[in-house]
Amino acid sequence: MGTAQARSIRAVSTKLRRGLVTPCLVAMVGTLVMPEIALAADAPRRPNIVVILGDDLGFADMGAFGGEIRTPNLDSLAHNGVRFTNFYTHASCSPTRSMLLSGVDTHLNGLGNMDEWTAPNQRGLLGYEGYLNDRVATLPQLLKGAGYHTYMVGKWHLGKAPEQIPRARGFERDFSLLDGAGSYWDMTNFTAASPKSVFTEDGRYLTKLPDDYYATKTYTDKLIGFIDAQRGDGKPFFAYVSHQAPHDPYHLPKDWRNRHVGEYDKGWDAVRQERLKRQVELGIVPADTQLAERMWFVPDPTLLAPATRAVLGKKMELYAGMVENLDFHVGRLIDHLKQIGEYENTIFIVFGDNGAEGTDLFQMIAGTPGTRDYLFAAINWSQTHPNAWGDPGSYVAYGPMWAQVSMTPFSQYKGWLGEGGIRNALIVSGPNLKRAKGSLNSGLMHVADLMPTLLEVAGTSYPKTLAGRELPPLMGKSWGPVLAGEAESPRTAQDYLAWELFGNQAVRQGEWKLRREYKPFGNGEWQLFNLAADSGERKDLAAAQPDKLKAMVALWDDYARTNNVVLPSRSVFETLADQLPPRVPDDPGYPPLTTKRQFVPPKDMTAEPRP
Ligand SMILES: [Ca+2]
Repeated sequence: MGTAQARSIRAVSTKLRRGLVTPCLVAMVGTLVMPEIALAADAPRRPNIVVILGDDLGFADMGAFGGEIRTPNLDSLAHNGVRFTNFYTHASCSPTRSMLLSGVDTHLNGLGNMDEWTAPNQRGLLGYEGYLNDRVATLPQLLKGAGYHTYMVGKWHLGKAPEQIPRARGFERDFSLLDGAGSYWDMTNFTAASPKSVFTEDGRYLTKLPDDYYATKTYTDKLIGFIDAQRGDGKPFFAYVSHQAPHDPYHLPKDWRNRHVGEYDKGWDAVRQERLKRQVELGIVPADTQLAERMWFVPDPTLLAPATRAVLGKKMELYAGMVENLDFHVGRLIDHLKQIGEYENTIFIVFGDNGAEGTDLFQMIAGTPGTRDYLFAAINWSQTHPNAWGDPGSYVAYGPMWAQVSMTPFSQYKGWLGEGGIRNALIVSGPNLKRAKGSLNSGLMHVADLMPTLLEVAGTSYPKTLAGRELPPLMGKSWGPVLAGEAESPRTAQDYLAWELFGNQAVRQGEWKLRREYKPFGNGEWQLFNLAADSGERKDLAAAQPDKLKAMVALWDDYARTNNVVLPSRSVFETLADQLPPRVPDDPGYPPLTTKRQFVPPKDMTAEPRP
């Protein structure tokens, strides 16, 4: 038994003696100690678990975290629960998802690099498979073993082959987009070599989508269907609601496109200031917080022509609509759970999977004029008029200026290891929470903590072996003591977190952050920041604090050794970068987005969508 579990049991035992504990918590402790008793037919039910992921949703987007975007349903979870302000993911989609579902570091679980960007010197190495490898156990697999129904809807991005899909990795029911992104309206994907998005439903590859398909709506409809189909059999459920929204392209039904007309014409600096003000009022950040500098390649909006500001502002209007539409469908799920009497017995965990997206993915996928991808984009993504934004065939992304707004008050964005790439908003609500409703917590939390936390909630624990194979150790810490109000952080002052992606490196310990990033976002050297005083990472203390720097670099070395980190060879790229003037980075990875071939499912595993 882990020390966290032991601590949690001691805490609950104390509460039991004081008569403060609920039957649900008793059941939880009971199962930790004596599973055979707590799983008996007359035992109180364990809570349902709903994990809601926003794809590229920023730290400062939800109303409860200072956004002007209207998110009443997500905010209601925040007001009934706790908001965590020091929660970390990884810098991009599949690495975060791999840790969420395995509890194991990316360099061990197969996502040492994103599949799309695996460098030549990483190919074929253990931990760099580009999909969630079979050496790890998955959260749904273990929860299913503990008596939970396991459902998934939305984006998977962790492998497409039959043995890698959600059904094969522990989900009893699923409706999944296997790709990292794509159209919200149909199966159009991004490149000439991989023109069609791949979907599965209950382990079968779909030949087409439902007639009234719109991603966010359909995912929600399907999940409600899964829940209803098995209601009343006494088992709790785990639902992984892995929304595609608000990832670009911003595809929206018409009535969701015009909810903020003209509101963003004032420009990104003003909106960032307004968000910071609200964040201070809400207590999300300290009163003396300074905004990160506007990134050097983002223009001062007041110097732009009004028409330019209006067009750029409209991109943000579309993004805000995406978030509000997501919130609406989250509201439909909440309402449904209330109607069927399950809301009170459901734990909700809500967060964005990485920093907001500042790279223009469309530019990346379309390539240069004359290429096959350019032709593909011209044919399939040709609805470029602002009035068509949101329609099938349109491609809108809001760019680095608005990504920095979404990540107020931090620097950088998705793909990079500044706080704007990896810090996100986290909401936890539900029956296991013993902290004041609507309160805030600044403990150091990490997405890999979900595995031990939710296993504990389900009354089970992480096994040493699975099917005779030894499992890699968990990197996360259970939130049990934090949720029970017995601790402020799952981590001690000595515990540290570390990241590596695309060759960029970072470590966080206590209030300190070590970072080494490639040009142009970094300077190629180790940089040191004190996040308690400087969450915007404005002042590099590496030269002023050599001892601290040395200690932090030693942590990095420890991390790299323990997890077999192999930095991608970027020699060609670095030579080029030094010859070119500083410019807006159009692709965080190296080598640039590789040409992915269309995945063709085995014929005997295809199906039409269920009604
Ligand atoms: Ca993402």
